[in-house]
Amino acid sequence: MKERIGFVAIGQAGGNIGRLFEQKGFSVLYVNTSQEDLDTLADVKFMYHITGGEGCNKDRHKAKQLVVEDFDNIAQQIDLKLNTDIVFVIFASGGGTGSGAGPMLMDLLIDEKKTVGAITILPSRQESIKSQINSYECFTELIDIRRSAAVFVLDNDKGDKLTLNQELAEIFQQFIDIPDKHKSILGNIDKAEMEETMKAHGMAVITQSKEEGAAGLIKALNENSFAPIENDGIIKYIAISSCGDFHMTDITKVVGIPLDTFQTYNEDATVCMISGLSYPKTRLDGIYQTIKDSQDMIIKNLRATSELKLNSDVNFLNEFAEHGVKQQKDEKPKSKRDIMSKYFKG
Ligand SMILES: Nc1nc2c(ncn2[C@@H]2O[C@H](COP(=O)(O)OP(=O)(O)OP(=O)(O)O)[C@@H](O)[C@H]2O)c(=O)[nH]1
Ligand SMILES: [Mg+2]
Repeated sequence: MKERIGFVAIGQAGGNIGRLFEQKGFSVLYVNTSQEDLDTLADVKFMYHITGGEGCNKDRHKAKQLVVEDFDNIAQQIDLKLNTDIVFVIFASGGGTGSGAGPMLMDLLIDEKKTVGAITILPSRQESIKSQINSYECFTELIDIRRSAAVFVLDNDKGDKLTLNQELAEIFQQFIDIPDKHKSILGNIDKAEMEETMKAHGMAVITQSKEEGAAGLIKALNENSFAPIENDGIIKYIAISSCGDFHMTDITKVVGIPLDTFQTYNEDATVCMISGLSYPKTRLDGIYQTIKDSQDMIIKNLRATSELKLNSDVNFLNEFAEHGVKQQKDEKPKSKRDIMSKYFKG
């Protein structure tokens, strides 16, 4: 299954997560506008520096411009390095490079007949307004991509960034291993079914529960690293390897009725992917509100820093000459000629 999935990791966060997938044996191409950021990725296999890029310092527009100018080369690198059925583009929505380049790159690749999903990240509520604005803009573009495959949305509000990265890579790996590791006479999930689940348009989550039955899984659906699921019953697939006594209806009662379900069984833990979910509107509405709440204050501050005229007399030392001699107000500055002529008087 692993050989069917490739990752394009963009920007700093993309790189951090991409590295974990590469360590697990997946093919990953690292793309950045900053050569310095790429240099921090020691011993990775494939990386590409976007031509002309010097980092985007949270400027999404800059990232988009660079991708437009260099798209042919980026696409060529993806073809050369990732010959996979599905490509997941990994990027944070709150920065510049990944946030600007991510959705646009997905759209351009889908246009070239590729199956493209995403792993993206929401900034925590503690982060700057600039990050919130970038994230909201990024999601506006992402939601508009009608033919994208599954989009996983990590939520930095759910904990420490690096822990969230680890949890994601771990759970993803567990899910991908299902066809090879979980085989049961009661039923199997094959690779085609895995792909169908991952190709579904919309948000997706993967969760795990060690508790038997549906109750543990339902709890895990609410307490994981991903953005909260909308409570609207919109859902397309459930692929699940269940442990212990488990009834699909217990879960569909909570998440909604999917188009299709795929199920197998194992002895260790229940692992479940749900796809074709709606995007996390409630969480995004929260980001919008945060931006609106601080908009007036920020505009006022930006205006103030350009309009304010400071009193220029604060530094009383200015009126002293260079060597501490008080300069008389009416004293005219002396030219060199004046000074020299003084020595030739009389
Ligand atoms: N979960 C997670 N979030 C991260 C990580 N690194 C950065 N972030 C978040 O990502 C956002 C910043 O995005 P970056 O990936 O650093 O930015 P970039 O794409 O490199 O863009 P520029 O540096 O602005 O050009 C912020 O919301 C951070 O909290 C990470 O490893 N994991
Ligand atoms: Mg960066």
